[in-house]
Amino acid sequence: MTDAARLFAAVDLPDAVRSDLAAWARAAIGHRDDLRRVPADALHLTLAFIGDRALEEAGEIGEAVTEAAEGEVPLRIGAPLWLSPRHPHVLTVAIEDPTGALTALHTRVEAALAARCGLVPERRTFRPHVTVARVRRGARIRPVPLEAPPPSRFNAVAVTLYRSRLSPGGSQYEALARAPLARPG
Ligand code: 2AM
Repeated sequence: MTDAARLFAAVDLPDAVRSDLAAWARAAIGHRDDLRRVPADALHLTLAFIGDRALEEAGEIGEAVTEAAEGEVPLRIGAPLWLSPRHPHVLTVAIEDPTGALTALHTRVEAALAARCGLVPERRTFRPHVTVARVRRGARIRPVPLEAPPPSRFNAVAVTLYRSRLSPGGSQYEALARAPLARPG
């Protein structure tokens, strides 16, 4: 049988932004039995969830994802957001796209995946966010309002095709292909 891999494309954030988001989540929700915080090194902004594909397709998918990486993508940290708002399964922080470069990148990634890999684009609107905590299986939590993380502006670092492996302590992500994004000189 062909090996399958659970794949997704994501934007990588600067290390300092990831550690700031992890520190904010630690302060905002602390240690709880019903929520599992995502470690700083696993924080990412999902561009396209691809799902289970034959491992042999990963090379072509990686090319489609990385060929879409182009230009500078300035971003801003936004507000905390429980998703879904009434019955949360994740705590996220919205990412603002002041120039529209992120939305354009998302459109290019979806178009490349459709053209080269036959992937059907998601119909729901792209709402950029970073998931900072996940509700543990079977838990129900009350979506309390949280103070916003400190404002921050930064440039996206890269576009990456990840393989996700489920493990008892949370998903492990392996980068299969990566293309850097331009940064100001
Ligand atoms: P999110 O955490 O940014 O919301 C890897 O699993 C990533 O793909 C996750 O970080 C999640 O995005 C996204 N993802 C997982 N399962 C998904 C699904 N069924 N549909 C859409 N996105 C999914």
